[in-house]
Amino acid sequence: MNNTPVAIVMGSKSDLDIVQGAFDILDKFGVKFTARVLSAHRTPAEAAEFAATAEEKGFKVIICAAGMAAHLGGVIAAHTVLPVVGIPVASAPFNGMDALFSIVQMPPGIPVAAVTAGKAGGKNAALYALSILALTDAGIAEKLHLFRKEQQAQVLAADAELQEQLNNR
Ligand code: RP5
Repeated sequence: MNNTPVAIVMGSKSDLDIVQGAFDILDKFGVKFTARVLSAHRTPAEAAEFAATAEEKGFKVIICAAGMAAHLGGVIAAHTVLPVVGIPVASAPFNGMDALFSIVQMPPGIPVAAVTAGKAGGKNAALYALSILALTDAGIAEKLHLFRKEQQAQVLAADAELQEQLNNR
């Protein structure tokens, strides 16, 4: 057992740019995470072993980022009953459509949740994971409410600034 509730797995180090958004949000919320580079196709045994032992290690949710034929979330979900959140990473030649279709075409019985494709996916995957953890952690729930308030204030401040610019034309 450990006190690290979130595990992040990416199919390649090249996915790190997207995954960084998840790191940033989890750090902001003070929630511990581990991150691994494991590929459904290139390291299938290691990916399966990681998923199969994730529950007993105390992880509560697993985020998977992968591009191209993005089977990582599906393979991880096949080996655990923990909630799995998939981030479709855009890569050539189909600009993420291939990854999106791979993640949202899971067969019945093995669910993988799909979040926003591309850059915002890392951030939203972490926020989704936090929403799951918040069901049993009042501290995280409180921080999520605060986060939404801060976000609202930022948008309204941007709106006020725009209105001022337009009024001063
Ligand atoms: C996927 O193939 C990875 O998740 C990555 O998005 C994509 C390309 O991998 P690399 O060629 O950058 O290793 O498995």
